[in-house]
Amino acid sequence: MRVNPTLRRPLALGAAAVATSLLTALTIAAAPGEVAAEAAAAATSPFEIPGRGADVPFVEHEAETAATNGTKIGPGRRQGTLEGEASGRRAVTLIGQGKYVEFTLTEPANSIDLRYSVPDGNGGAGITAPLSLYLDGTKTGSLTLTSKYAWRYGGYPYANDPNQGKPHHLYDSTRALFGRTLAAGSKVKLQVDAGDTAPSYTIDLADFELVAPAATRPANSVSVTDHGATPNDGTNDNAAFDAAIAAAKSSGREVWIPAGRFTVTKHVTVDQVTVRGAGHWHSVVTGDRVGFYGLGEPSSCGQGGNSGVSTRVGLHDFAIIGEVTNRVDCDQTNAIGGALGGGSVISGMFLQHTKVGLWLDGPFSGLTIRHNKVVDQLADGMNLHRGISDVLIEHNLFRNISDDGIAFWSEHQADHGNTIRRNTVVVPMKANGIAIYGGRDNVATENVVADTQDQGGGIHVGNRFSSVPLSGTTTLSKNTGLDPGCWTPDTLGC
Ligand SMILES: [Ca+2]
Ligand SMILES: [Ca+2]
Repeated sequence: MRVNPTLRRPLALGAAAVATSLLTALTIAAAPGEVAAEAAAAATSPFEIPGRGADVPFVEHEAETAATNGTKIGPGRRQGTLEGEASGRRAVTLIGQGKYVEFTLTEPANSIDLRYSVPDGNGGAGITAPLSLYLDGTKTGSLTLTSKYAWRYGGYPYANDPNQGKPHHLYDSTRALFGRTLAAGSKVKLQVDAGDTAPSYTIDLADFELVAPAATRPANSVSVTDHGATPNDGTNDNAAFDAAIAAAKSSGREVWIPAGRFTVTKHVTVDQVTVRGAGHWHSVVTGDRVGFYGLGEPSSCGQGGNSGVSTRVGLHDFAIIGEVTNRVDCDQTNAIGGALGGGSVISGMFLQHTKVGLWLDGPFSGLTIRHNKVVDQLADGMNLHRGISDVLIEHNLFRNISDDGIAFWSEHQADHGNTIRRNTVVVPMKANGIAIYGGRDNVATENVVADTQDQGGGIHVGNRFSSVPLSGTTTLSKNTGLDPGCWTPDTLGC
């Protein structure tokens, strides 16, 4: 659909891209008074729509509404442009020393999560450059910005090669703790100083959060450091994680990841075990090919893999940050994968720079995915792939995803009885905010989808990609779209 380019306009999402002739039944419900409520919400943040979208622990500030002496860009909707790929279709570009964006906090905060773009370089490998950070007028350091994980080129599945043209996925994000708490009314300024060497900086938004201190180690837990893991030193901790999990399982305890950055360069297999961190800002597991997988892990381009279904897995309160810079569909470079059923719970996680945040392969039943922040992925945010049932997905945020935000893909086996409620999907670079491909009796309710880009829309329901045809009742109710649809007639096409 085409929308007025002067405002980010909410729409009650209904039949966008719905293949009604293929449905046995599709329920699209609107609450009384919904139209008036939608009108009142015009041009608001995806996080400020009552009763819709994820409850999040931060306040989001758009750069275009902050104080600045930089250049405001947008609104615009063309994919591959900095304004088109920005939240709210607007951002601020800083070129030259002294240019800044200054945010005024509306709530106390001790952290920033910044969505930005810097130009590509080095033949697609990207550049890295600092940007100075001022807290209440005093320079306290700088954030490190990079284009290593951004800038995709050419057609699907895209490449890291500027020679292919058609650049998109121009943004990335970075986050930092301030080391102290700023009161409401405090100023957080990002400024180009001497030594801040990127040719330009485009600032889209910043999330400001009052992050709780690192949690303390639970009684009756097995720490990865008890088995040789060492934080913050870049040395490999693969064996320590496996040993801690084995020890925890054999003694009926939990695995504990204390605060720090741990290096893992493999898939950690989890089954009948809980792995808990001190909070995703504090406990970070990072490395090339890092992932936490249940049994039933598919092969990676013909190599490896296993069978089975993991049950009673808990993954809580830590970050998984990968090093994926190219999308290879046969490769298992996802943050969380395999088959995780039987009452498993994934909560409080931060997932970044992997191919897919959560790619789960069925058949299995019984999983809760709650209060996770999934950003900067090169394919889907999450995908329930075939034969998966009784999954509750709620209060998750997906941002800067390069394919469907939340997808159910009933390839050859039906996904059924799953619920997507109160989630927020912001700026998926391709495809849909929420997609239900085949299956039966799935529900999407009270979600918010904003600023979709290409080859899709807000919510899609259809029988695509060898899916088991839709049957039963698929319910879409009380969802909100902010600028859903796409508008790229002369770049990649819609
Ligand atoms: Ca913005
Ligand atoms: Ca280490």
